[in-house]
Amino acid sequence: MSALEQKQQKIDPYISRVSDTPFMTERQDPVIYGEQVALGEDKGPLNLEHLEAYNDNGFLFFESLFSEDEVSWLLGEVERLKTLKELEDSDYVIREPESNEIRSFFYVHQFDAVFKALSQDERIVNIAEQILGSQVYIHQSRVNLKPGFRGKEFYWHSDFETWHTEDGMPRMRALSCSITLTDNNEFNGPLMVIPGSHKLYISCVGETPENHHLDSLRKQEYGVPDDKIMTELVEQNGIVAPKGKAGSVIFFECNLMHGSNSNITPYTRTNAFFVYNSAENTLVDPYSGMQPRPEHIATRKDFAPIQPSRLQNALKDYRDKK
Ligand code: 6CS
Ligand code: FE
Repeated sequence: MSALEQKQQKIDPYISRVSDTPFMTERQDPVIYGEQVALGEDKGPLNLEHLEAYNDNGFLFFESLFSEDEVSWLLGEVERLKTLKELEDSDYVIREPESNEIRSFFYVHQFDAVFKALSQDERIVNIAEQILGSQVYIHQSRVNLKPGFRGKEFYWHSDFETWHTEDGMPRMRALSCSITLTDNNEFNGPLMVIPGSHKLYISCVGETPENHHLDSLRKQEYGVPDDKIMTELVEQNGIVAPKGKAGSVIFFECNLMHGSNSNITPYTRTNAFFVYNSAENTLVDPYSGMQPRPEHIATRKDFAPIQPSRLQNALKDYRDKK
C-alpha cells in the first residue's frame, strides 16, 4: 500500500475508488455485535451454531421460513405491481439493460403495504436485531425479478463498498435478507457468495461517476473487484450458491462478496431483499464526497427502528377485507 493510501486509510478505514490499483485490508468491525459468540451464549432466535457459522462464513440459509400460502400472496403482489400504470415511469422501477423488462422494484417497504408487512415480520427482524445487536431500520428494499431468458447478471460486489462510498454508511453493521419468492435452483441465476470474504475489505479502483445509480443498478461497473483479487478470493474460499424452494431465506453480511448469473431458463428467479441497518449505524455524508443517492435507494429521512410484527396478521386482515 502506497504512503498516500496509508494516509487515506487513516482518514477512512473503508476508503474506496481513490486509487488506480485495488487493495485489500482487514475488516475493522465485528460481524456479530454484542458478546454472544464470545460468551458462548445465544439469546435466540439464532443458536450458537448459527451465530458461529454466520461469523465465519458471512451468511445463513433457512429453507421454507415462509409458507407456500404466504409466498403465493407475495408473488401475486409482484404480478400486481407489474400491471400498475403509475409505476411505469417511476424511479422505483429499474429495467434490464437490454430487454428493458423490469429488473427491480426499489422502495417496496415504503410504497407497498404487503412488502412493508413482510419487511417487519418478526421471523426476519428478530434475527437481524440479534446479529446487529440493536434495533434496526430498513436501509434499502427491492424485489429483484430476474425474469426468465432476459434477467441479466449482478456482477461480483460488496454491498458495503457501495453503501459506504455512495450512501455514507459508517461501519459494517448491516445485513441483507433475501426471501426467495420463486425456487432458486442451479440454473436460474441463484445468489452466489464467497464464504468468509466479509472479513476482508476490497478498496476498488475508479472514480464514482455522477448519478452512478442510474447505471449501476442495471449493470455495475464501478465499485467492483478486479479479476486478480476475485481469483484469489475464489481460490481461497470457493463459491457457494444457496438454493432452495420459494419461501427460503438467505441472510448475508453487508460486506460479503456476492453476485449472480444471468437467467437464460424459462423460470424467473424473483427474490425480495431487505437491507437491515443498525439504528446505531445511521448514514452520514457519502464518503465519496458526492451528493447522496435518492431516498428510494438509501433511507436518510427516517431512521425510526422497526417494531417487529407478524406477516400472518397482515395476510388475515387482507383476506378479511376481501
Ligand atoms: O447499489 C446498491 O445499493 C445495489 N447494488 C447491488 C448490486 N446490490 C446492492 C444494492 O441493491
Ligand atoms: Fe448486492
